[in-house]
Amino acid sequence: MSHKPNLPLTLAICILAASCGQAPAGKDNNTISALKQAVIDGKYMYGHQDDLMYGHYWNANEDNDYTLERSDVLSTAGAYPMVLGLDLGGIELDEDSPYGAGKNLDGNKFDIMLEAAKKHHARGGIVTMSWHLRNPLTGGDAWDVSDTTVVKSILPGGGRHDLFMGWLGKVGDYLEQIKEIPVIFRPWHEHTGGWFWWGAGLCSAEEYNALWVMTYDYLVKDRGLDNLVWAISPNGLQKDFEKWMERYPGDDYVDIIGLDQYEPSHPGMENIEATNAAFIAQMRELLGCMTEIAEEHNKILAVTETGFESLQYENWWTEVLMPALDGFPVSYVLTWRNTSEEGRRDVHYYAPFPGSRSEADFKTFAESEKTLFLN
Ligand code: BMA
Repeated sequence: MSHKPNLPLTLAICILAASCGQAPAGKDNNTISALKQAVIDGKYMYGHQDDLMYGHYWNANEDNDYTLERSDVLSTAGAYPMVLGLDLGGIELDEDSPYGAGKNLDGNKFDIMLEAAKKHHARGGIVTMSWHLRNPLTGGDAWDVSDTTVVKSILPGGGRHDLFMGWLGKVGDYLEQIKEIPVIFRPWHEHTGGWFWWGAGLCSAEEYNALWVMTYDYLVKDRGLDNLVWAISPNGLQKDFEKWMERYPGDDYVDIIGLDQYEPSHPGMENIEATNAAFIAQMRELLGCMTEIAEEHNKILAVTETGFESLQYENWWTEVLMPALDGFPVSYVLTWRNTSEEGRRDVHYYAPFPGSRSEADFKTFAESEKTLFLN
């Protein structure tokens, strides 16, 4: 791990931002500059989903005296992740939420999440938020793909438009409470897959783009949330990039082009080298294409979600993730969450915790001059 990037604007970074000519979709230049600076320095930031909220052995949501000082990453790497991922899924439903009033889909209390975001920012870190929202037409969850008219129904003129604008209003109310903190907002993610109701095959490209622009216009123009940095994150299974770019709202609405791509779970240790090699090759192919797109559109590149569930391979960090990213202008890489849920926590984790298999290798990764953690 090396020292944290200088978040306040410096003259050098100003010049850099100006010379790159990127008009930010949001107005927050500090985060954009810090991400660009990481790339210029040949480094990438490390991020972890829900890092301050819970870990393998603990859960701040269940503590009366939570401190927001615990972190599986801190207790294994010796430093916090530079990027903290949080999710807004459930904010749209208030007390009717099937997740419990005031809680998101993974059991996080929304008020603690706000505190976590503030604390992480005060420490010098960067916050990103995704939104696994419910299905406004069927009443199901984000993964309910039983109806192909959901996006259409929430666009202007659609039967669920007013309902959805109310949902977006709740996101606006929530984000307004941390208006002073830059947030990388990452809505409508993995839209080139077919598992979320806003995915490919579930809406047309025009509908997807209209949905993005409507979201942006409401939060930025109507609500004045200029603290948002806008990240789009396709999943990479579909390598037809020309087709992928049809589902892109336009350069005025995007700051970061991200990739969500995981190493598939492996049934055992047999042939794990082949699985690793296939993942490295796939990432390098996708990042190669995405580097060209990011350069052409003058956007920042990131790996907005990745990981290997259960970290089955001991040296995954230095032998798989680092070679997968090596040489590409990736500004940050975020691995998914370490659930504390009984019965699931021994499987569903993407960062090490004390006593877990890849701990030593993670420390080497964190100490590499290529990675940025938060000291
Ligand atoms: C998935 C899993 C789910 C979780 C969802 C949103 O990948 O981790 O358990 O609800 O992300 O965080």
